[in-house]
Amino acid sequence: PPVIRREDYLPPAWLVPEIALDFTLGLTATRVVSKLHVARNPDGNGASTLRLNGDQITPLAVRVDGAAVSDWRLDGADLLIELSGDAHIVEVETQVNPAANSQLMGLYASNGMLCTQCEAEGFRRITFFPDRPDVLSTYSVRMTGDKTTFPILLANGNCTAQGENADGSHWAEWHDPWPKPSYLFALVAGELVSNHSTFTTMSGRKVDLNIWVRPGDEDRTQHAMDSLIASMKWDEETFGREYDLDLFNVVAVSDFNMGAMENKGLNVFNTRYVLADPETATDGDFDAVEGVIGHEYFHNWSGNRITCRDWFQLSLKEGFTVLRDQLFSADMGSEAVKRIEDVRILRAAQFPEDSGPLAHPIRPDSYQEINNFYTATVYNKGAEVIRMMRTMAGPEQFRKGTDLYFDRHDGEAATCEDFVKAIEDGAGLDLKQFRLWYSQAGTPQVSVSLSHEGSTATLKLTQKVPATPGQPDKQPMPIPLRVALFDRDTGAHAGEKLVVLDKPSDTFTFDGFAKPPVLSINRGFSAPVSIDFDREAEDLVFLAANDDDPFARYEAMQNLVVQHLVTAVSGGLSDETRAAGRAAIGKAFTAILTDPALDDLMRGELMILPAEGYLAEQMLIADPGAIHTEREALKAWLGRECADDLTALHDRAVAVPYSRDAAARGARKIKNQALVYIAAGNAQEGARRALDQYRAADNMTDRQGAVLVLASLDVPEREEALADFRSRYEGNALVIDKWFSLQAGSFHPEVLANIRKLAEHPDFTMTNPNRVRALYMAAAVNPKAFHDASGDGYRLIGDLIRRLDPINPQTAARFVPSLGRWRRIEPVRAAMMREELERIAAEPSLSRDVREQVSKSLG
Ligand code: DPP
Ligand code: ZN
Repeated sequence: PPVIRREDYLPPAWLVPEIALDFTLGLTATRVVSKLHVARNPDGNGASTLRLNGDQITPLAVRVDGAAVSDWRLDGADLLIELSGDAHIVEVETQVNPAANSQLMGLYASNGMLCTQCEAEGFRRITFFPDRPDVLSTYSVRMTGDKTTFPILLANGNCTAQGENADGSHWAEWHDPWPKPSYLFALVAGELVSNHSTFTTMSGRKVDLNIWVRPGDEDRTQHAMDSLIASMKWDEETFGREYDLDLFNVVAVSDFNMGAMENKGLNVFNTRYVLADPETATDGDFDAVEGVIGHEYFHNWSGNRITCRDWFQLSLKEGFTVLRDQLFSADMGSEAVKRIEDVRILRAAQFPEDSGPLAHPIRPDSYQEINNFYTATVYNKGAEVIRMMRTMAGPEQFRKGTDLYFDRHDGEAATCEDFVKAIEDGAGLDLKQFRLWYSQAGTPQVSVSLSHEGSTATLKLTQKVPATPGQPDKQPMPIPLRVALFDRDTGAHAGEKLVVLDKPSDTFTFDGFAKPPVLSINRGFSAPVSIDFDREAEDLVFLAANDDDPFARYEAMQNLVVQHLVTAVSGGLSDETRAAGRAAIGKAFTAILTDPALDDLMRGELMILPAEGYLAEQMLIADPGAIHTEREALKAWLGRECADDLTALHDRAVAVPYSRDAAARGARKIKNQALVYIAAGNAQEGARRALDQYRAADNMTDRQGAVLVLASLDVPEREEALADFRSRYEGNALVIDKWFSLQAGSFHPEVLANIRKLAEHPDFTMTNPNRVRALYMAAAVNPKAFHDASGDGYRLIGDLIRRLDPINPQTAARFVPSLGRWRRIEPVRAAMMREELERIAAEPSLSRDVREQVSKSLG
């Protein structure tokens, strides 16, 4: 497959200032007449050939300036038309079969309705078009369809006219006044009901808001609506961004590859990020709805008003919009907890990317299939990179930078460089060297040492950016680190400092310490780096109890456990040092369980042990079996050692009635965390409490927390809870997804056999991405299942990829990276992982998506 390179960018030869689309809708046959006003681009190469991209469509008729022409030709999937003048009207007719579109890209049928997904290159599956983000057009859309099948007809912008035909069909015309690239086009037709509300913008314009769902789901839309209104208000207050249409529609669709899509004025969402009520959604689900609603809404400015010049610039809109949604969620809830959660996601999803065969900079240099670059690197590391600019500038100066960016590039298809320049100019930063964060892949490693002499503490920092595929040599990057030095006696520090390490190695001195201070570094996770600092457990216990930066406090607890478990896994613990290590952890853990000054949301966060994947990342070559055993053993030890505090905590939390306020949410969080440890220490007691919690549950957080624990236990209570859970929520797809993933994610001794059985269950289907992820992604990220010593976990995922690829390549490709980690796994398992990749590679017809990921993973 051809490699597309960033450096090869050329402006389009032809522009399309206007497009009119006419759809005659049908589930198995939709006719599309597309009328393009094309104009030669003065900045283009002057070519007389108009190239219109297509993908699995054929031109049924081609007209130029009203006259049928036959001298068009196909080049691969693209349609080429010779044009003599500088401006023409080009009409092309196509027909598609939405019901047969299992890839869920372009126009497809879901649950009897029609919807579209065009990012990144789905529009070319509907009609022929220069399907690239730097071609901006004003869209007029007309659609005609059967009134009973498609009572609601939606597209971007505003509805300008509608009417009925004598034959039982009806039609609607939509117009979007804002020029946009084709990837932001959307159309939805079907039986939908809406939760309607309004929002008055800061300049006093009234906007109609609708959340559209299938009949029966409308009672679960209020949280999404509240989140939308909060997002609109927040973006005005925080970034000065006002909504720019009179209407904002959100539609929930149950078959969807991504989380959601920011189409102009018509966001299309995966149902899981819209529908929520206490009975069926956990507190985490509520947060996810709020975050994704915010994310897609914020794209209206960071993505739609200013879009990307080409797909290499994806982080321009995604990194920035993730940062915006993170700041929004932090303002809506607990800033501290949100920061910890975001770092946990980064470490779980992005660090492995950066250290594996698929490593790429946040602004990639090449790709074969752009769908493979909607990654944690582009999104989450992209957000961290912009967050560093904000940290260095301060929030007020940063805002001046973003104001300048929105002002300078409104209406344009911009680049990451444009963004950096605007922040540089607006915020008054020198970002010359900082631009390396856009071009260099790999997580920088910062080695730390602290010495003390007289009254001076000297901090020595050394950075190393590891080699990544295609980038053997790296240059030092500016790394902003928030630091504080604590006085061991008073437990206080004299103020936080920001140090920027921009050389391979540097020292920083701090005065006024009679005794060696305790260093707190990378506070708030100010830089997306890994810190290498060999330190006494005692200092970590001190910080876990005393650090006033909540992230640093969490980090101290994590490091305490990481140091212990990494040594344990490598066989480096004697009975004596194991006991000492556990004692230190037990002390810190007890302090967390009992500290009256901690709020429960934060307490619950601090109770979470580092994930097995994160522990594996700390080792050059990991033995997943040993990691699992040691981590489980520590959990069980904590469960026994702290049994009294844990049961007291569980009892206290059980007594708190359901509400959505922070205190009650905190109670539910520690309730479920406590249950995990109680069950680890004493399965009988854990099972009894879990079943009680399950039976008494009046909300999904409690119910899921109980099933989560029971699903891993080999006890009779497990069957009761799982059977009840299934029958209670029969027909509720999102909750049945949970039923699958709770089992597939469990540490039950028979987990792999259970997964194989679930794959045969009548409720399982390969055509719904949520269901596929519920079963198989849960398995792929479950170390006990995936890394089973037999290799059956690898086989399970390899088989899935081969079976799913012909149905939905985009989703199939998402499973490849788990196998692609083989180089960092002990040799016996590594060989079996590689073998699975080779079996996939041997398939005669693989999608470009899977082919790219597999060949890079083997390469
Ligand atoms: N729908 C995806 C997102 O919002 C891609 N734009 O991130
Ligand atoms: Zn996005």
